[in-house]
Amino acid sequence: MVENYYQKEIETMSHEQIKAHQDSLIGKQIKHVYENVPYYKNLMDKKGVKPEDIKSTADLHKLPFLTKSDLREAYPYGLLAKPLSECVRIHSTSGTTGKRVIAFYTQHDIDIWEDCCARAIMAAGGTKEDVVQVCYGYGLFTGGSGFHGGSHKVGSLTLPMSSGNTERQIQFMMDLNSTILCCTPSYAAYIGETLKEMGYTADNIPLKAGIFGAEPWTEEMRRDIEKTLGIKAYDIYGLTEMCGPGVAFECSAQNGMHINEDHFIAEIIDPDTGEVLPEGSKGELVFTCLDKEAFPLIRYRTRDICVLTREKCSCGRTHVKMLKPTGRSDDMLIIRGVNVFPSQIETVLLEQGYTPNYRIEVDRENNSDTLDIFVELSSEQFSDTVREIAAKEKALASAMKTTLGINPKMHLVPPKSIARSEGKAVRVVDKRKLH
Ligand code: DLL
Repeated sequence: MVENYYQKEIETMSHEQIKAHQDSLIGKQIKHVYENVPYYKNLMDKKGVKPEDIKSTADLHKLPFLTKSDLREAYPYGLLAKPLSECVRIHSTSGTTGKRVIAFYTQHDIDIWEDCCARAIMAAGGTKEDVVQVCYGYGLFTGGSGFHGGSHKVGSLTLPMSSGNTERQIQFMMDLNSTILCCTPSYAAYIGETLKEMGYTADNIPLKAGIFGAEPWTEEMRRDIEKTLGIKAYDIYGLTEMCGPGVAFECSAQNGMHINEDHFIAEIIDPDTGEVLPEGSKGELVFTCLDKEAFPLIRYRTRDICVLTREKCSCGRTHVKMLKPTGRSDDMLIIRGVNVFPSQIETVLLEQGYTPNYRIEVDRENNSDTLDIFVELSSEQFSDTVREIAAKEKALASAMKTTLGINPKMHLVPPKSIARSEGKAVRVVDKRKLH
């Protein structure tokens, strides 16, 4: 297959060229931030760093980090680096964790963001002949607008569906020949489920690819979606603070996402000490915006835990790849002293032939943590007898124990009893926080 690029020269430039490009921008960007963002100037002054100290990316480690709490403290305008009259757009995080963050964009910022999304669409095989169905939410959330703009830049026919009304999504997909689906992986799974319920199979829909992100998802989930929808499923990563979707995207190799290094510098740090870790280490992902104007965050701690790799990629792209984030450091559950990531639970469930419809409940009884996992049975599985279901719960609890190191209480529940998600799925309820 001939690899499809949006900006081939940039996407395949040598590592030396990428570095030279970054080195040529970093000094100017730090000066811009120092002179226009008193909040960050103050952090730099406290650390005793001046813009002149930052001559190349090798000096990056001298700069202070920014965290989500800085963003909250500086809300709403404290990190803005351009006059509002030069800004053309605002977006905001979905606020699932109750921590709302807003980001500002100049027209230049929108342009580079849409380029990043266009790269992702083309890496998934998109061309101007394609029909791109965007079922990420439109509005303050960045998902809808980012893909919308990216699809326009590719020249694809864009279907701005937003999320919800799943039967109508499928009807449009069939009537208007959508070839590329963009939504969260949990919504893609729900679309697959609805397709079956409507009496169709993958053969009835024209889709060839899907670009799914905004939440963690496992390889097992990818295989499941690929089979149900008859597509290749590509991962895409991003966060509102950087721009939105498209900070990194998957290519035909489907094993990690290329970070758009001409716009963002990525580092991996030890989340406890802040020390920069060597390539290949697992740690917290930190980003610096190289050429954003309005909201140029420097050394922003994402809380996402992952690994970076510069191994040669079969697609020809040279930008560093981030492997699937295993979850956010603040999503990690500590249950009876053991670290548990929801993604581990999802992997076990799908490996054991269950649906990706589950809910994790953590609570505390008599000073000890409890872990209850509710998993929905498919209608075929539900016909089992009570005794068979109890045996299945036992087997599943034992498979969980092997992976997680602790024993959860499993609850196999009837079909349709767990709420579906049209955007980011909320799968964890930590009741300990309520006590
Ligand atoms: O979720 C932007 C986005 C929209 C990305 C559409 C991809 C597709 P936020 O709402 O600010 O922005 O949430 C950002 O979501 O820090 C990660 O924890 C998580 N996340 C995003 N993409 C992925 C992914 C959008 N592919 C936060 N895998 C990030 C795992 C992801 N986690």
